[in-house]
Amino acid sequence: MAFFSLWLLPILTLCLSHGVLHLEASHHVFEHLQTVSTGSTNQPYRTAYHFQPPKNWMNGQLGLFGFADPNGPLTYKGFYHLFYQYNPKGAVWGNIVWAHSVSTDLVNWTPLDHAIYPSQPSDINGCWSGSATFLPGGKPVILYTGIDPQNRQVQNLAKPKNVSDPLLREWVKLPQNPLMAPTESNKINSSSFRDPTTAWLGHDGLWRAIIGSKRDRRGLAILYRSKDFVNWVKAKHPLYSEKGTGMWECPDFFPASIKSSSGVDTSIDGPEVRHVLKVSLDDTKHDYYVIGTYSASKDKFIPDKGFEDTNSVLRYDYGKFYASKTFYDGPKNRRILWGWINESSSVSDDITKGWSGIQAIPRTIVLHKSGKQLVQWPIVEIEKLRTNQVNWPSKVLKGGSILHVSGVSAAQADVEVSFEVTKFEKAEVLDPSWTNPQLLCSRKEASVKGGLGPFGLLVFASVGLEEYTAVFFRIFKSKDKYVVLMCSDQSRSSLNKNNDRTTYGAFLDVDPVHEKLSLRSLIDHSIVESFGGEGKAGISARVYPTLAINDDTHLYAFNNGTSSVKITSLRAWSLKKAHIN
Ligand code: DQQ
Repeated sequence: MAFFSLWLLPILTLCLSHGVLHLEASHHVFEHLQTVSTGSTNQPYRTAYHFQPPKNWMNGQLGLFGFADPNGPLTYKGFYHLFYQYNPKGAVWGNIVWAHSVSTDLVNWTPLDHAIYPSQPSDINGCWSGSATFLPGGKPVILYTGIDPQNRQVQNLAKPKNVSDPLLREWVKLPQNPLMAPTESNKINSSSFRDPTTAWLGHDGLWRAIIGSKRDRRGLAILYRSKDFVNWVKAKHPLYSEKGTGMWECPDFFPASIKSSSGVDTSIDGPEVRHVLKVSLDDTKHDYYVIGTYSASKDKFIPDKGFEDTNSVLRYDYGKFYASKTFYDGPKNRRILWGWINESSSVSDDITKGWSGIQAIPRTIVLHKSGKQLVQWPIVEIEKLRTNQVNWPSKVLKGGSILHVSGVSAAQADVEVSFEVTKFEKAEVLDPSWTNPQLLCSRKEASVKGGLGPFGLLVFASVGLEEYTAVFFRIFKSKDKYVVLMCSDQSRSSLNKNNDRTTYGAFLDVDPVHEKLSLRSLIDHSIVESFGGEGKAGISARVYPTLAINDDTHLYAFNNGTSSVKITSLRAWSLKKAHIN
């Protein structure tokens, strides 16, 4: 098929980046929508192997489910536990409790009763995000934010009622709650004090935890210490703070080994690790992380480079991914990252479909050998869902070509492709003002012909290409090196214009002269989670095609550049449905 004919639709370049509907993560309260009890039974966008809340069959209809920050993930006596922020009454945010599901493999999940719900004055108006910590002897406890009768944000502790229950079904709150609260003397802003981290134990025998906050526009990781996990004292200085960043939600602070790809426990410190601070910026609704050094003697974190320039600060994911949290999986010796991915549809569409929010596939996360960034990869367990493998021999993908990947269920698939580039003459010159990768991707969408690229995958494509989501690379020439741009272009993902179809992008730290360019995409009905450069950048996009649904979805490899590139390998699988709730 000639490639040119496929791009006859009007080219929407820069104007789309300004004309998009921005429907990022939000916590608006839609009180009048919270008791709606219908849900559509036609569900082409419900995912097959991503974690979603359970269905409520009480009325013989789909229930309505709210947003879902992952909270306090942990592994205990052979079970993984996922708690998440949940609205039992609606598909919008509100009435927040900790819902709870368990799994033995991080793929198949069983729902349990809500673990934490308003029951004490210190959480009567909501049980917000928090984290789990293992005390000596292996007993888990949960620190979480409660909303008290004055709507102040305070920190509470809950313990399992029965530690011999591997399912940790019941949680008991401490009568001393709240254990940390805003007061006149500590000057904490009572509406910006939330989301305690997993605590770490210092060599001095004191526990430490940080809580996200802000003072004016300065984001803060407020540090507390405790001897017994019950009495907490605020430290004079935050662990770290930075001006101009606004409220820090869901901070995460953990060590990463510099020598191996194994994970390490949160309390490990010393020359063999670097530390990572991640914050979820309320202002931009993105998760950013910095790598640095933790000075135990000063109880301060010193990043190699701070959060000041959000254009260049590292992100786990350059698409939709928020309020994420890691945990150390001791039995498998790895650190795992969970993140919440919300909808790109309108609130009224969420109400109609009856649910909102999914969890990303858990990712193992390690420090790259360069020490400059983290790399992430979908947990290996997801591969057990693979079936019907398609394997391409190496082939040249000429400029202007598009090749159908047949033999997989393209709405529910896993695809890994590797490209080799040998001729660089046609690479476009990178204008030094092009520093924002997301803007560059929307300016140069898949339909915009380039020298070297765009080349990559068209996913969720309809047979006539009226709809597709393009995940691709472009290679530019800068002064002394080649620069690789990775994009996920949603501009033509759906004929339904009510969806947010923002295009996402990231610069990828790979050298295309000496390295192959790899791309992996996990495709699941309304989500494509893509990983470039063996996990150096992730981009997650939510899309709602109207034609490319279920069996009418197609997958292609494409090259809309003038130079040829070589596919050195392409492997694709249909993915089976997981048992989720
Ligand atoms: N969601 C929770 C807060 C947190 C925010 C409330 C992040 O604790 O700051 O549901 O999405």
